[in-house]
Amino acid sequence: MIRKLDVSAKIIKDSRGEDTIEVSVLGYKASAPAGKSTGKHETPPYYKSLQWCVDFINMIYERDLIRFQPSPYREFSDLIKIEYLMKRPFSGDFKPAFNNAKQLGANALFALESALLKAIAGDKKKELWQVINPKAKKMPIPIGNAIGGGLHSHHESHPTFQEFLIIPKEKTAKKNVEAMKEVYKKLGKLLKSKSVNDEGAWETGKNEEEILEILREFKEVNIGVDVAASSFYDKSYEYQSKELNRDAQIAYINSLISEYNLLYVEDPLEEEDFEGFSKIRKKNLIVGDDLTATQIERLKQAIKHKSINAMIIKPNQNGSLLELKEIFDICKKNRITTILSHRSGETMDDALADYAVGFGADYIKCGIATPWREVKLNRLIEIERQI
Ligand code: 2PG
Ligand code: MG
Repeated sequence: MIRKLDVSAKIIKDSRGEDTIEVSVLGYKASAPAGKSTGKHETPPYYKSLQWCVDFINMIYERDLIRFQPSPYREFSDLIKIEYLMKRPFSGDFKPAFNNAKQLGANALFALESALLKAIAGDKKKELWQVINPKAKKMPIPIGNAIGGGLHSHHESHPTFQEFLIIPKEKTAKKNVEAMKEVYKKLGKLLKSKSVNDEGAWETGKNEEEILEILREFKEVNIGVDVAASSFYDKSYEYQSKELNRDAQIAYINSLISEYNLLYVEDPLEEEDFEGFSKIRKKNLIVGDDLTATQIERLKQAIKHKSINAMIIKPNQNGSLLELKEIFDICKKNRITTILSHRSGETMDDALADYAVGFGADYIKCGIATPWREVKLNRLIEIERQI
């Protein structure tokens, strides 16, 4: 049982070499990633600034929260106490209190709550996933970004779609990860690619169809794409080599789904077009990311418009792990497939795998190669052994 919180925060570097937050609770550390193709409706990462949030967490916990310390922290639902404390008036320069804990910023709140859950797990000698759901059994299927384009590219010439994803078909997490890595390796050779992008995906100058033609030969995996359409939308969809209006974009995506039997299509249209999403063929998974931005209200709108049948859930697009749980519950009730996802700028924190298992996600999207992605896949395999 945790009675006295020992909390501190500091700035660390993410996989892009950019600053992010790390919070430590009783020595248990958690950090937050950062996106590049960020949705307009994401919770802002930090109230005022990263440094402000670091100072806030370091100062407030010393002066105020310990003074306000309510009952002890024992389980997942005790996160409500942290969120409640955030709404109390603080001392010193940190006035006024927040109306809602998310006002602290998604990255700061997520890292704080995640570190607290790790401390609870440590205190109970349990695994992090067990603190969320001790009875969890289902292993999520990994989805890996094998070839990259869009905003994550470092090169001038690249596909307009942001991600070309491979989805293995094996029966265990371990075999799924092996299958993904195998295909990823072969693709690198085939493409003669010399570099990887922000997420460790191969870079290439080929266009959408050329890449899909190559991928369709790999029968051992299913194929998906993250179009990330908002990132190239400005009244029309501006591809490297063509421009499409809304209707033409819908027709183009539907034709790709049929031609290449795409299992998974993320953000095929820009992030405000709930209605347009409903016109995309739903034979397979039509996934909201920027559209839903891990916000309950956006998810409800998407359900009302029948926009999606699958949703990307990114802890740091929201900030509150209590809301994240609510989102999983709403998805389950409405038969929306859930995909817990990393960000393009990642840290070495492997908790994403625990959250995927604990919350019962259907899929986990966390890349294939480079250390920041591999730690999450390794953790997934470790959890599979524990279950
Ligand atoms: C996405 C993500 C992660 P970012 O669009 O799905 O792959 O990108 O983190 O840059 O938003
Ligand atoms: Mg996306």
